[in-house]
Amino acid sequence: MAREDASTLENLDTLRKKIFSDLESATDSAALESFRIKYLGKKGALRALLKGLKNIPAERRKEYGARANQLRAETEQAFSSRTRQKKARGDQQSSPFDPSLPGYPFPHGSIHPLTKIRNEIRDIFISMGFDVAYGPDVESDFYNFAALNFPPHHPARDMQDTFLVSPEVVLRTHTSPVQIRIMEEQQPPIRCIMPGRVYRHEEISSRSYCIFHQVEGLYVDRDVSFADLKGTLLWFARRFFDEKTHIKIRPSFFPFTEPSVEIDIECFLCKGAGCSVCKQSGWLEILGAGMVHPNVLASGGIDSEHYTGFAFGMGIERIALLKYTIDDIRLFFENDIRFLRQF
Ligand code: 2NL
Repeated sequence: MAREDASTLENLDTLRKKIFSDLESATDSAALESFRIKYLGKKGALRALLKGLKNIPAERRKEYGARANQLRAETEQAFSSRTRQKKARGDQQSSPFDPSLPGYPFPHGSIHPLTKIRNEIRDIFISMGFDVAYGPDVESDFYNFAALNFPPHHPARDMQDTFLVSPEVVLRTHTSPVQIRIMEEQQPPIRCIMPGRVYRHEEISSRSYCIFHQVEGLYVDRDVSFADLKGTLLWFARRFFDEKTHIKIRPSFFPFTEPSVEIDIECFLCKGAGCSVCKQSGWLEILGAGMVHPNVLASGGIDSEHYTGFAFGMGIERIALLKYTIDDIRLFFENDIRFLRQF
């Protein structure tokens, strides 16, 4: 008998612990209502406890009954204070998840400014029917120089300081080698642009870096003329910069084109009036171009008796510096997040 009494009192302690832990985890009104039904309702655990009193041996009934009543009173009190507390805070705040709060911001990447400019240039030429081609960064002397009409000891080779991998192998100094490869593989009509990274062993400064990026283009077919060059590049300049842009074409020299030209656009900052970006000239140089030299067509296996072509090349950094009025080319290669975030 004594053993049974002890265990019944122990049961009362276990029940008390369960009651308070259940109440602690009841955070919304639905949970509080289940709690009320489970413990304080007509068929609840505490009512059942008192109904069971008659089964307790008479000598223990008084103590047990007093303890059970006390537990019920405590539970009722704790329950009503918990209910008041919940009402004061409102359902939403007592829930651990509030769907109305704004989310936490998280850092995300952005497109590199050079990639953006390259994509814009590429898409304009694609819209004019040009394909896009890529080639290796490491080239033979043949593709980088000889095929492009640079004679073996011609001073033109000194114009560009070259990174040598071995006496006959170089890091390409322009993307023109890709154009030779295209001409070897394909017969005209050829309409293609070649974006890519190029390398020159130059003194590093705010204006030049040992790595930069080019987009070159090539159009070879019957009767391609200088007028086609002019029309294509004017259209490009107007799409890329401003639909009213004027261009100026100046004579120049490249070994791989004859005649060769450089193309300027009217400065889009001062509209030609003269400012610090255009060095008071009102014009900005954006690209070089020319009619493909017959020797270069021949290197690519194209008969210059039947076909002519024009080609052009532009530096992506140069155009990005102008477009975003950035004053130091090295910023493009440092990957400083404070710079990159601005694009
Ligand atoms: C510049 C000038 C130019 C070309 C690149 C080219 C390629 C072949 C044949 C003929 Cl395969 N020409 N490319 C032509 C004229 C100018 O680039 O200042 N680039 C940054």
